[in-house]
Amino acid sequence: MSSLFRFCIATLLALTGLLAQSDYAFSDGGRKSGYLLSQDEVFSSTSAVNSARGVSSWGGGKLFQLDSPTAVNKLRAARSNRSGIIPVFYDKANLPSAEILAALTPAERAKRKDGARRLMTAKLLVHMDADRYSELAATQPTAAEASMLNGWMLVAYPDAFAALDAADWMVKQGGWEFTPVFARESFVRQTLKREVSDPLYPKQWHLDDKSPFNIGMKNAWDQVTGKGINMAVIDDALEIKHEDFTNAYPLESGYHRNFKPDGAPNDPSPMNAKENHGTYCGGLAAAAGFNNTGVTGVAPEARVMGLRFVGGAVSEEAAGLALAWQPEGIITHVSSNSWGPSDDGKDDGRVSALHLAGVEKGATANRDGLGTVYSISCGNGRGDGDDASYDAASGTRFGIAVGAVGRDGKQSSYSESGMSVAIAAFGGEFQPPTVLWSANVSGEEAFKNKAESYPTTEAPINYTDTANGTSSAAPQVSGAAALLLEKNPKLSYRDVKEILMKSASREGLEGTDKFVVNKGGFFFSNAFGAGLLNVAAALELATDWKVAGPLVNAEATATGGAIPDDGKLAEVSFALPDAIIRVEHVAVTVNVKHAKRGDLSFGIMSPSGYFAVAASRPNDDNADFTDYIFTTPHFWGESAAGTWKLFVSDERANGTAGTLGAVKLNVYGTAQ
Ligand SMILES: [Ca+2]
Ligand SMILES: [Ca+2]
Ligand SMILES: [Ca+2]
Repeated sequence: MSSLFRFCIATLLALTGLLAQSDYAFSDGGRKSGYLLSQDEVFSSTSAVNSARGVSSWGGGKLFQLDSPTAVNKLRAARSNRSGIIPVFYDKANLPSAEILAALTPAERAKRKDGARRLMTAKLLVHMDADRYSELAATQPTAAEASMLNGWMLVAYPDAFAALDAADWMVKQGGWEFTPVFARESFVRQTLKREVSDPLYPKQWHLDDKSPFNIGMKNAWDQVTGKGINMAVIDDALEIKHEDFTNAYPLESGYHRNFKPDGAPNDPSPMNAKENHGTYCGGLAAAAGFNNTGVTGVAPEARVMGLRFVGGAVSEEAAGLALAWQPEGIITHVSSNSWGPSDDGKDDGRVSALHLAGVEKGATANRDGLGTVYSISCGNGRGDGDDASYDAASGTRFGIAVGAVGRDGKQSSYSESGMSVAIAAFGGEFQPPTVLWSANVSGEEAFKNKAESYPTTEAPINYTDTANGTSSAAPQVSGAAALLLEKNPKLSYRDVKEILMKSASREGLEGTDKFVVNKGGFFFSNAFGAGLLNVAAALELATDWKVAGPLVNAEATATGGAIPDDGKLAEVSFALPDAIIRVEHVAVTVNVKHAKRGDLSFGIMSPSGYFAVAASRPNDDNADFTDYIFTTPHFWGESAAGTWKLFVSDERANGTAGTLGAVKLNVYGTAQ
């Protein structure tokens, strides 16, 4: 018989009066409370008790599961043998019903019982005057004294069982108002609610947990702040000596790197005031918080490494090196990437093999194999007809593609939709106050530049109120990843992505398309991916997260045919009958001959009938796709086994048609 079953029976019997002595109504200084005396367990921190069903550590001692539902009564009867043994009560106000308890997992059930458990002590708190003490003589108390509570006395007994016997005597006699003095488990409060001291923090609306749309910062910093987490910021530069980057590693650490030809190789600092993108993006992720200065990042105590790389022509080798960055002697937990290929709506979206190798190396080898978590902005080209599906940099299955939302819950006007988009955070629109506050490059020149471009700016020198773009959204996810990894360092990059998607909020968001639930229970839209970042919900999920098993991959190939100009679908099927895989990412490699590839849209359909779509890009008048890999997380949680399909549609009857050539489908996930 399981202990729960016994417990339920005891509870049921108690409630039905068959074991009346297990159900108590006490008066704690006048406040009535119901308690259940456990019939089959006792506590002791000094004695060993015969326990047929198990012993667990709790409350600084041990909890002994007794071998029969009424074993407590035997112990009570054996007066000589019960020294140091404590009866266990449950506070009914903190214990769910027997049915709810029965429905919980064993771990959750144990947690709920732990929270409601109260230990008997050897004292009772009795509502009486000193002259009534003699009436208790039959219970053999050892002493009585006034308590701190007016009119209530503490009556002591030789041990907790004797106090319990006295309690039963008083119940039987009637006319006594009392409660046992219980012991309950209490906890050291690891962190206290911290006052955010940063003077510009009240301006940072994207961190406000009371906004109708918010990224769930409520109580997040009471748990974690990014302590012990290292974050690489790959950008145009990072002003590591900024007054609000006191958490950046010092220059001498050698943990920074400048991949551009000007400046010292170990110094990522901007060479001019226009190189301020990395400083405001890095600030959104991890500007120092609680330091009475400026703003705060989402991870206010993470440590920052700057990689000066973006803007201007630098080698693909540098891209790979920057992405895989993990200096000797430390771990790169998070890599924040607010950059990518051109968003002109025409770029074919491919990135170099060295770039891809860098991100793959970081995700699979860094952090002792758990992987650096890559947060990558999904692109700002929606106004130019661009779609994030055509961007292998942000779409990579080793990263998290981040879209942008305005303060009003609307997809930012520039934020690209796409089948690769995993999540969204705030990016705002174009002018203060619809844009975000962060750090800015220090000094007069940057301050003046800002005022020229943004007439409504109010930010003081060294700060900005003009941060926007998917560039601003991605660092919030980087900061969130840092918080998650402090909370649970065992999470792999895949776990972090799943947790962020699973915990995202969707309520009220408005974008190019609606959320649709897939067969794995995940909701996705191309506009927001799984929805708006929700840090508090993610932290809660991360606590007891069951980490993902080894990554497996199923592959199938096919050859397409004509893609008619009239909108009729070209279609290929991939049979994966034996792919017993819980899907994480699906990647489809396409080869297309087409004089104007921007006419084409692509749809992937899973065996369940769920669709992921890459819209056509009307401005892309270039020809052909060669080994372009569309990647999507939108089938996450589905089962891979069955028939997958790829559809290609030519959306413009303009006389240019084409052919779908070799196609490959890869499904990545875990064995089911
Ligand atoms: Ca600060
Ligand atoms: Ca793009
Ligand atoms: Ca056409």
